Amino acid sequence: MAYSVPPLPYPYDALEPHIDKATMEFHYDKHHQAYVDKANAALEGTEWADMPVEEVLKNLDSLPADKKMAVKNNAGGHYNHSLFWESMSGDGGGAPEGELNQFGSGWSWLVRDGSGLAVVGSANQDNPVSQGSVPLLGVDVWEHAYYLKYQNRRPDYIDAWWNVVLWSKVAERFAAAG
Ligand code: MN3
Repeated sequence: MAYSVPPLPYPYDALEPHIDKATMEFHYDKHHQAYVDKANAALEGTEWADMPVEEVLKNLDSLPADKKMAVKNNAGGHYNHSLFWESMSGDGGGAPEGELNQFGSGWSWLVRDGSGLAVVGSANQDNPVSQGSVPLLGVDVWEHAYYLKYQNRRPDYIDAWWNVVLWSKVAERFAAAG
């Protein structure tokens, strides 16, 4: 079955003032949908088309060479954004905090790996699941995630983003990973 954008678990303006409504509309309606459409186009007619996106990303090396980049970028984008929407809430925020840095377009992640917890960056739409880690929380630091409201002030966006992190979801993922 082809991928589809999962329902947003709150209204577009639920994360105001930290994440503005216009950014959410654009990010969710346009960007996430585009990743889904391109991932579906890349996988259409292949044995991978019916596979859960997480399984696809865990097995990128098995993909045909001519599909690999399109799938990595777009199935990755679909998976990353699905995690991202679920990781935020208008009732989020509070402790714990952390230090997440990623330069350039990409994501910063809190992951569970073999040794415990780690903070890692990923370029583009890569996801640490492809390296065998379990993503617990990720922040989208592509410009499209913050430019409308914060312009080039990425640190301000990240500071504000901590106010909408849904830690109960992070704890749930951590427990499921154990
Ligand atoms: Mn994005």
